[in-house]
Amino acid sequence: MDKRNKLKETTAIAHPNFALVKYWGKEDSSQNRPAMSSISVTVDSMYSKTKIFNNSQSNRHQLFINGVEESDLSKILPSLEYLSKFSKSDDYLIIQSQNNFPTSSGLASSASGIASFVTAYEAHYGLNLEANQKVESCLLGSGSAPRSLIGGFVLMDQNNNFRCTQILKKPDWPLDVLICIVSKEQKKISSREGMEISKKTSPIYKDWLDINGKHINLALNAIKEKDMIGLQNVTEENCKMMHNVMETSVPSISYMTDVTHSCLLQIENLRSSGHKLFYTIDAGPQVKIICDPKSTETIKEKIIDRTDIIDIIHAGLGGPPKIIYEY
Ligand code: 2P0
Repeated sequence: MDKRNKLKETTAIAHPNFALVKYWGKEDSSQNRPAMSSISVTVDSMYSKTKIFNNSQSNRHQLFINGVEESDLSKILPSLEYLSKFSKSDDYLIIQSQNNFPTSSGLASSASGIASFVTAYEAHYGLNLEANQKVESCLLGSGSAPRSLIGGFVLMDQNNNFRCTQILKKPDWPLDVLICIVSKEQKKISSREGMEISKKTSPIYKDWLDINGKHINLALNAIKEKDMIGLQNVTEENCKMMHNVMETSVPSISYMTDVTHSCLLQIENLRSSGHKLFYTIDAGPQVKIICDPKSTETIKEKIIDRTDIIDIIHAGLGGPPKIIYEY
């Protein structure tokens, strides 16, 4: 590429996404391809901010997450190598990524981290990537990252080369997302390791693959019809089944704690009092509540008051990644 067009440094932000119909298991580990479709919501108030610039000090790529240098570049390098085919660049880069939320604790930091990196790289080298090329570069870094390229409710379709499409945008159905922080500790088993264990050992892994199409259709219809109860039923059933797959793996994988379960009890109580809310839980103990904004304050008060959670992050549905200019 013409180096004169290259920017000195480029910064992008991308938001995490939480899956309502989840991905747990890969059809191909070498290419990091999920074994199923998924549906997610992208959230607004959480983000990863990633800056890239030339490494003039060293002949290697360096990655810093929240100011600390990472020795493991295995997630970012496949994306970087794929992207460098388009930029034709052999630059060594410094990649500085910051999250405004706890990292590697089930809050989708790798999705927003990789999506912000891909967005920054594309702009840095003035590439004009096709949507499927952006999906591919994200996928190589994190199986959930392509969903963070799009705002609102997002489908990532395994039957269509993991194409990501928006089902509804925020103004269409402006729900709130409340993220109950149960623990800020990093998880002991990464999603990547956990998925491989489950694929090899869980006796219900095949049932989990088989149910995916049904759950995708139920969730798609519920979202299009803005059917809160329909979306609650499929989201919670899908979440319970994923955690069952984890727990029936050998060794058994469990990300939930007693505090996670105490949140679920309060969610039941709030529902019995007429509030509209449902939950999902990923590869970590945190509980994500999707709710009618009319109930947000009551839910926050009750959960903070009656459980031992550390904090609640209040979010709405978020938008796609963007380039930011810092002075
Ligand atoms: C999801 N998770 O659909 C599921 C639900 C966690 C539980 O996608 O191995 O960090 O890099 O593709 O993307 C987390 O997995 O894993 C994830 P890799 P990633 O959101």
